[in-house]
Amino acid sequence: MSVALDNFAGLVEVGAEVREALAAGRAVVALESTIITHGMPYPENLETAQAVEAVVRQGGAVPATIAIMDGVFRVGIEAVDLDRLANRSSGVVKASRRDIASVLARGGTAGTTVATTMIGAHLAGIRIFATGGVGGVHRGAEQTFDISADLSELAKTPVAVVCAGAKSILDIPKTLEVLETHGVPVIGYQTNDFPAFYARVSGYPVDHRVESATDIARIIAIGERLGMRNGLLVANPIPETDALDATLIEERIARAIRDADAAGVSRKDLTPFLLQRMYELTEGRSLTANIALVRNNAALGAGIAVALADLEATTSHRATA
Ligand code: PSU
Ligand code: MN
Repeated sequence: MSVALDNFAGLVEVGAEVREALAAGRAVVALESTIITHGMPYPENLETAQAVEAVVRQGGAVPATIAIMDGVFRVGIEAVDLDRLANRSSGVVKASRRDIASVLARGGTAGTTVATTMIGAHLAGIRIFATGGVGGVHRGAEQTFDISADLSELAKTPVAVVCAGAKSILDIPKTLEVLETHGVPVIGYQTNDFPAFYARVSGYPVDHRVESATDIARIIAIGERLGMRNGLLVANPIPETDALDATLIEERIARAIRDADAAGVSRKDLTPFLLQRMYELTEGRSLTANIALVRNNAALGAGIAVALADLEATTSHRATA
C-alpha cells in the first residue's frame, strides 16, 4: 500500500510506512537500486538489498529503497519489487537524472543511481541516504570527459549520502576536486583520509573529520538552517576485517580498465562493466567486501537519521522557510 504525493499523483509514490514515519518526524534512510540491478550478481544482490533494509531497521530507522517500477517513481518499494529488480527481468534499465522522465513516460522499470535516488529521496522529504560507492570522475576523464552525474547532483540536492568513499576504478583526487568545485562537503567518519571503497584509505584527506553520528546530524541541521541546499558526502571506511589488500586491488582495477578499453565500453555501461570485471578478477572477493561496506554504511545512515530526528524533537533546528 502506498500513497501518491499530493503534487505528483501517479508519478511519485511513497510507501505507507515511509510516509507515516516522515509525517511523525521519525528516522528514515533512503537506499538505491542500481546497486541491485547493475551493481551485483543474483542472488547476492537480492540478499544484500534485504539485509541492508534489516540493518536500517535494527538501527531504529525505516528503510526506503527507491526505484522506478512500471512508470512510477517509488520511494519505499515492496518485497515483490525487490525480487523483480534483483532478477533483472527484461527491460530493467539504469536511470540517472536525465533518464527519469523518459522512463516514467514509457512506463518503464529502472534501478536508480545515486543521483536519481537523491532526487526521489528529496521529493519525499528524506534527508539521509546510504549506499556503497558514489560515481565520480573516471580515470582518463581528461580524454573521455566521463564524470558521473552523481557529483553534480550532490551539488544541488540536499541529501546526505553515506558511502565508503570512491573506488579506485575512479580517479580519486579528481573526484575530490570536482566535489570541492561544487561546494560539496566531504565528511570523514572517524577518519582523516578519504576511503577508497575496498581499502580504508586512499592517501587523500577529507575536508572535515567527525567522531559521531550526532556530529553529522548537527552539520546537516546547520546547513539546512543556512539554506545551503547542497548535498553532503559522508565517507565511512570499510570495516578493518573486510578490507582488501590495496596492491592486489590496484592491479585488478588496472586490468579491468584495460579490458573495458579493449571492449570499447563507455558511458553508462562503464561502471557496471568494471564492477562485474572486478568480481571475476578477484574471485568474488570484491563482492564480499562490497556487501560488508554497504551494511556498514546502512548502520551509520540509520544512526545519523535517528540523531537528526532526536535533534529536531528537542530543538527547532529546521529552517522554517
Ligand atoms: N559504484 C559501486 N556500485 C554501484 C554504483 C557505483 O560500487 O552500484 C552505481 C551507483 O548507482 C552509482 C552509479 O550512482 O553506479 C554511477 O554510475 P555512473 O558512473 O554511470 O554515473
Ligand atoms: Mn559516466
